Amino acid sequence: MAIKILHLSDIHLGSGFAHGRLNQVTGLNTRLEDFVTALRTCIDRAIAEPVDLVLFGGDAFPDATPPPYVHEAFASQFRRLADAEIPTVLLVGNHDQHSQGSGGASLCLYRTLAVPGFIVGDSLTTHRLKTRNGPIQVITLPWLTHSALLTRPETEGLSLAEINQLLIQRLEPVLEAEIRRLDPNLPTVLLGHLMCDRATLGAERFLAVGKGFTLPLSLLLRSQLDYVALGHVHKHQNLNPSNDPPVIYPGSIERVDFSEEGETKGYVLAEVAKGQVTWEFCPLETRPFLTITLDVSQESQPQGAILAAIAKASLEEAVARIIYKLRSEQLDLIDTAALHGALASAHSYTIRPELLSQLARPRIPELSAGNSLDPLQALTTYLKNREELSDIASDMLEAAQYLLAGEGEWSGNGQETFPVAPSQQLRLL
Ligand SMILES: [Mn+2]
Repeated sequence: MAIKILHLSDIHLGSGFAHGRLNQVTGLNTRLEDFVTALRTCIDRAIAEPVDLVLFGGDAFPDATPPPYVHEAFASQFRRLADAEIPTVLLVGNHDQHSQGSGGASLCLYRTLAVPGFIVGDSLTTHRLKTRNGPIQVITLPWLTHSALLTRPETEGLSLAEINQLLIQRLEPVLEAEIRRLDPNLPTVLLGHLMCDRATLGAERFLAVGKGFTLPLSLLLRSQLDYVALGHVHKHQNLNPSNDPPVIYPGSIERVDFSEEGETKGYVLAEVAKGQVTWEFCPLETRPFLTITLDVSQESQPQGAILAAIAKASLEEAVARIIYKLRSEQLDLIDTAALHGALASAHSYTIRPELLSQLARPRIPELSAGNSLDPLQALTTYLKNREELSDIASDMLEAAQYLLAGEGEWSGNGQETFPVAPSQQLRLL
């Protein structure tokens, strides 16, 4: 008999408020409502199936101390699983931990309350669970910080890569001990909140609090495991396409920020028996994010070009942003009020003009750090790329040659000893 599992992760309830607006009826930020809707859809599915077990891969909230109304929104969804008598494992992610001390502060509440069927995974250990379709073993591997496995003197003077190596050395035997204690006849799942070295990154690389570490995929590819349920990476992916076992990030259930614009959000339904597994990704209907980028610096009618780009986009209900590049002389040609009007059908939007300035000009590839050019070659390359300096370029080169040859003394009021380039022109640099 296979055990049916719903695996979801990275809820981040209470984040992304800047992308929402106040719902006048409920008094809540619309992005909180979006996130709750996504969570409710997952729980609805778990109950409708019904599944035998729900695995949450960690990161319930943006931090360990969410405001009570956010916590309540989370609790009132998960409570439905307790009511439906569906066993649930809540794993502790990096966002659920206090930066000081140990344990998943925001989730330990559920253990303290002894919610029937709920387990909080805040340590590396194995749980034996009874489900409607038989027993299953779940190894919980919460987000590990340096301080969980190493003392300060041990890490002193080590590079981050060396610390990472040391952590893996410490973790391996502990995980090995858990694996050896497993009942070989029971279906087995590892539930981990971790960064795996093969994962493609999303927003979490910007969100990570503190320095986590990266585990090699090989550590998770164990024949004793039937399914590896991960959390932390927001982009859905299976790191082991041969599925022996599947190593799956379901990803976040809603877009935390614009870096997740192009990602499909969802959860995973899996059926796990000893030595046998099937799974499917179930997409959620989430609010679209939309970025419009354009460069109007060469347009004679920049306003018209921007409005045309907005008109082409499907803004309806989207969290939108428009980023347009222009020259400072064009600023007067932009009617910002009209842009606001054109964007009004979006759920929310931001307008970001970017001025093309000399400081922001693209770097010259030949001058990147990897190339070694002598100073004169470098200056020649630079001047070739700066049209506005063309009429003084030869003077500047000559001055540079003179300076490099050490033939002149450059003193504070050295104009009179400087033979070629007048100081005023040099200041243009
Ligand atoms: Mn995380």
